Amino acid sequence: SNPMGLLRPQQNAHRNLLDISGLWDFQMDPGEEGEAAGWFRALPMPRPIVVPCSWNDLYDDARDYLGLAWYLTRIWAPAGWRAQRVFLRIGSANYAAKVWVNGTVVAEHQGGHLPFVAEIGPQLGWDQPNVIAITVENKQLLGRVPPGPGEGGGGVAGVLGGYPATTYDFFPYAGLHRQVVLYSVPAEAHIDDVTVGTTIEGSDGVVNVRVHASGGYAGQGRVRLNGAETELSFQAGSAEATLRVPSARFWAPGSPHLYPLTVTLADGQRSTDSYSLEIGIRTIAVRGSQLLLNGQPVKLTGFGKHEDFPLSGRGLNLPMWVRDYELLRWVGANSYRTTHYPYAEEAMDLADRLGVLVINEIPAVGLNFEDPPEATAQRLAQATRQLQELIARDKNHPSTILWNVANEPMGGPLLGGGPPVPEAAEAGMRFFRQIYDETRRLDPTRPVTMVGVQGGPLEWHGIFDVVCINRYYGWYTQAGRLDEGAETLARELDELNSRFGKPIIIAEFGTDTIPGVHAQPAEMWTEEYQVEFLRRYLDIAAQRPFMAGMHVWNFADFKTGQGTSRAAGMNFKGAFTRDRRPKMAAHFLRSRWAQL
Ligand code: GCB
Repeated sequence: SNPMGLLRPQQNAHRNLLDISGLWDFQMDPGEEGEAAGWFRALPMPRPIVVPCSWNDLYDDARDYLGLAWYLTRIWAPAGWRAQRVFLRIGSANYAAKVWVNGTVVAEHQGGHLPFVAEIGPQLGWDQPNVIAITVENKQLLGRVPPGPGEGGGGVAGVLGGYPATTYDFFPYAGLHRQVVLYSVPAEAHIDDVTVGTTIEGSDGVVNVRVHASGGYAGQGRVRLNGAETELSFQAGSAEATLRVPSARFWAPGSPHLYPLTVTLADGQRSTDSYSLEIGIRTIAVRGSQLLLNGQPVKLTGFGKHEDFPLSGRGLNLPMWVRDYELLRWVGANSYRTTHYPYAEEAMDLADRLGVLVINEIPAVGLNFEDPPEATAQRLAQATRQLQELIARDKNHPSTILWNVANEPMGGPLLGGGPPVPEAAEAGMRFFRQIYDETRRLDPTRPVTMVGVQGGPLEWHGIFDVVCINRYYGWYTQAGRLDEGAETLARELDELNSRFGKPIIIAEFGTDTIPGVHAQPAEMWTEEYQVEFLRRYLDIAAQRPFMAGMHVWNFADFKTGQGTSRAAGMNFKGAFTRDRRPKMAAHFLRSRWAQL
């Protein structure tokens, strides 16, 4: 079952959906006086704001503001929904949110990038406008995921000297980043979760469907898939069926076939609820050092990305997404990683539809196991919730082939500036064993990985199914010495292969590159240097059959905090500029990938 009610809302004959995004009222509340003053009824000095959008690029005084802010709108509940159960769903509030409906608190939630839901029928008025108020703050606190830098800085912020201070290398955009919707479901039993698992038997697809319905539903239902139909008999809210698709078209990049699947609750001839989704029939597995899609070895080509664009910040930007998928196709990428947090649900739909493989990551970036044990305990609880929410949200997407539970956790000095600290390495082992087991419990069908930092404790990789590493030999170390960097990389890959015998993915490698800056011979920050760096890494991987993927850092330039190593508040490691123009590197990657 899906206790968080995260089944994506949809409109059909039994259910309703109303997007209440758009222009809302906004007010920052640095003194945190609004709640006592009743701002959940009306804001004293409102300015317009866009939902979904980050607030940071819209107002000068909001640029670096990460404190408490209020969002407020007034809506009419559609009269036709009166007999149904009504919910409010917030797609992403970055980071902590509290929600009022007509003055009553209906939800609180921690963590951005993932949806949360509150049932609001009892608070709604049907003969008057309803006031929806949401507070959001993005304080960088030690116990959060991602963690804040805590006292005296630390983490990446300390190294980069970034402002606003973060433990990670991207701008801490804040606000309501995805749509806010109202939806309704039948007052009698409704479908509250569907879990689809697919296997392949010869040329047939075998589709297992588990359904959960509310209120301990004990009636009948059915599943329809590809013209075939099977009965469902519910007991205590649960039912399960297995369907066979003869001579199925399996989902893969290049042939991303989707089959429509509909689950219905039925009381005799009368259907009382239904829910539809598009499924892909495919398998994903690890065998030795190979990643197998539908039983065939697959090698990932692509990038780490960001949800990042001028003005909209981290807010849902559908034109950006459609353009990015077009550029992924153009450059010959078959995959990307959702660095460093879950991406929009529409982005996952597009990956299914366009045949793009996704490494799907929770927002666990900047974990440092030298931090106090209380902080680690809080982060474990929060990361576990984020995993539960992410898997509940994305488990039915064929495009998600790998769960990633952390990016560059630290257990000592960065970039091999010294050996790992044994106590920190052990704390990390305990943390990741629990996280790994929880991930496998929630979803036994997908492999799990952790993305390791250069110089970090290698034993952590032993826990996971796939070894993912970020490496910057020839940039952060061996600066200006591409050949030396390449030698170190080749040696380390061979060591990792003999130690683990698992698939290895370089999940990040890249160099900051100012577009239009050139040098012969290649020099750091130039377009030539980026190409020569990428060429060496790709060549080394091509010579090693155990390499399962290469993800360039980054798809596009992106906004960071301000600091001495981030010119103009940007990370310039994109193959494309922030406005999606190709650098030389994009053309180079296309020459290597597009004909594969
Ligand atoms: C990393 C991080 C990524 C940074 C990148 C860089 O290892 O995972 O978030 O942006 O390095 O450019 O330094």
